[in-house]
Amino acid sequence: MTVRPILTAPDPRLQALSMDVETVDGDIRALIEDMTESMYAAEGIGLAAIQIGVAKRVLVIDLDQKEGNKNPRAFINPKITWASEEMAVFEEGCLSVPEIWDDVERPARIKAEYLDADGKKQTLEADGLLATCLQHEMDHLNGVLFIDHLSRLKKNMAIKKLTKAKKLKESA
Ligand code: K1U
Ligand code: ZN
Repeated sequence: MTVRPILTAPDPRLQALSMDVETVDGDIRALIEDMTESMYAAEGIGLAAIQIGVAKRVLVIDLDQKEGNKNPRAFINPKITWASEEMAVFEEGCLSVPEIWDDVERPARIKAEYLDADGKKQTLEADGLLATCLQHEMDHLNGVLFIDHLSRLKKNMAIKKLTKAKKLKESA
């Protein structure tokens, strides 16, 4: 298992459209292990493969790790099959958008289908933080960041801040 560096915005690779996984094999399971370790190392609750530079439709989530328990879940080729009309607002953050948090409105409840790490088809009904986190991670698979949901002004301010932070880091 390897902790891999997480790409940060503005990086064009984060805008890539990730591709469906054809076969859930040992390579995909190794990718899931690396993603899980990378998520834990960065103290996140989710991670999409593109955040470590791999344009495959794979994401991992563990909402429990903040409580010190580990309950990682992998989602391969996830699809939202139903979304509630009711919306919910959560303050979101992103390991690829460091130090920026803001409210994002998304459907409050969703139904999704996906393949697990054994390649078995699974369905899931989610609300609360799990629904938010799944939608946030699925956005990554389509090259969308949570700041893309903010007003143009807020998004531009965020990109300016991220660009400045990156330049400072590079010159240090
Ligand atoms: O980079 C990511 O995609 C992971 C991201 C997931 C997420 C957080 C909050 C709302 C939606 C999606 C994070 O893990 S941000 C960092 C974090 O540590 C955290 C966020 C919420 C609660 C607890 C921790
Ligand atoms: Zn994110």
